[in-house]
This record gives sequence, C-alpha cells and structure tokens, in this order.
Amino acid sequence: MPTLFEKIISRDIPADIVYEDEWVVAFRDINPQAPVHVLVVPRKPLVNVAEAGPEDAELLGRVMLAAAEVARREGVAASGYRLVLNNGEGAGQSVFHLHCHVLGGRGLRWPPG
Ligand code: DGP
Repeated sequence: MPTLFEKIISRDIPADIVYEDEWVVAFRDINPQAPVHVLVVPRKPLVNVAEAGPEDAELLGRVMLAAAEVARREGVAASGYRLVLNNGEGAGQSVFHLHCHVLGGRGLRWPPG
C-alpha cells in the first residue's frame, strides 16, 4: 500500500508543494511547528534512515541538498534553520516514509526536549 507521502508525490492527495526535483518532493507540513515548516521527501519510499543502505547514499545527500535549497527559497538561510529526521516511533516518527523537516522563521531552542 502506498504511504501517505507517496500519495502526495503522485498528486492523489493535495499538498502545498514548494520544491521538487528528480529525487525529492518538498511540501508544507499540515501541522506547522514554525513559520517555515517544510517536509523534504524522497520519491523513493524509504522508511527512515535506519532502513537506508549504501545504495541510498546519493538519495540521502540529495535530501540534504534539497533541504538547503528549500531554506534559501523560504528566506531562512541567513537567519538559520533546523533539519530534523525523526527515526522510529520513539523519536516521534509518525509517517513511515523518510522525510526531513525544515524548520525556521523563529528562534529554536537546544536541546529540543
Ligand atoms: P513525523 O512525525 O516526523 O513522522 O512527521 C510527519 C509529519 O507529517 C507531521 O509533522 C505532520 C505531517 N503530515 C501528516 N499528514 C500530512 C498530510 O496529509 N499533509 C501534509 N502536508 N503533512 C502531513
């Protein structure tokens, strides 16, 4: 069964897409935790980083590069932003299709809690 994010990628479910390329689709989170909150999702439905293998090395790099491009386009590159990959239920992962959160536009505390 396709993941929720596969259905967004295939346009079966609507989303506010802000960037896409050969590797990824990036869209606004439905429940934003910051003024800028975008999810960068690889077209390949990898579950999470723990499930990635050496064959996914380029894909993981492309997700990071796309996240930086999204941050530039969203105007938060200069002020700073946070990239988050929740890995597993215990870490807060709720959609089991790898995604990188791009969060910015407000102060972000560390540690995140
Ligand atoms: P995570 O908890 O790391 O697995 O993040 C999943 C995120 O996905 C969460 O912040 C909310 C977002 N999300 C869930 N369903 C939808 C949806 O249908 N559309 C969009 N745009 N985002 C969604």
